[in-house]
Amino acid sequence: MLGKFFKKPADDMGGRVPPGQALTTRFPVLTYGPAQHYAPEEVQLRVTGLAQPRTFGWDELLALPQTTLECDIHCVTHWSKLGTTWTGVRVTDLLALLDLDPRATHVMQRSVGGYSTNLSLDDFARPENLLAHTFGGEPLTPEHGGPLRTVVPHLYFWKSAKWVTELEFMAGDAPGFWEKNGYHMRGDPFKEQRYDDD
Ligand SMILES: Nc1nc2c(c(=O)[nH]1)N[C@H]1C(S)=C(S)[C@@H](COP(=O)(O)O)O[C@H]1N2
Ligand SMILES: [Mo]
Repeated sequence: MLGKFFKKPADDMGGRVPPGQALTTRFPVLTYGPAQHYAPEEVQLRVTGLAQPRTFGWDELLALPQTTLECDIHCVTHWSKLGTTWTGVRVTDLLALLDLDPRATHVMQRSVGGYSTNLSLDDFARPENLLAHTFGGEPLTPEHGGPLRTVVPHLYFWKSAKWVTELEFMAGDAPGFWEKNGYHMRGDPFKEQRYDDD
């Protein structure tokens, strides 16, 4: 059944396919629990923890520089999708507007519906990371995390929070939803960091 949609790459596409991954041309939906449905105008991105508190609404986010980037994405459930195109605000452009406490080393991304996932600031503050509202030129659908999600393509895709609503800056690391349930704290697909003992 799955063989119809997933094919093992003949090669690793010039190093783009991490070990243990198979390519798909579909865009599978991977959500724990139901998708969240709300209007773009209701988007609130709150900055909390070790930073000057701030809230960005939809209009403020759209008034920031908008960037379109192409990237490959890798889900820990063994599918990879090459050449996806996203538009949104670069994480680095947002971070430039924030007043972070120098003690902050990590960030917890929190989503509407209760999902969360942690990142080090090194992994968060990368030029290819987006707060994305558009996929392939179309508004991001609710199933895929619209109106707003993060896209952190160098790590397994569970590190990219759909329906993101809060960035909590922290002194030290802490596990998010899947990390509490045994997933790796970092999740580098090229090192196959799937579970916390990998
Ligand atoms: N809020 C939220 N974000 C989430 C998830 C989730 O369950 N809830 N699943 C994660 C996982 S495991 C993956 S692989 C990707 C899937 O994104 P997609 O459904 O757009 O393919 O979203 C990630 N972000
Ligand atoms: Mo995933």
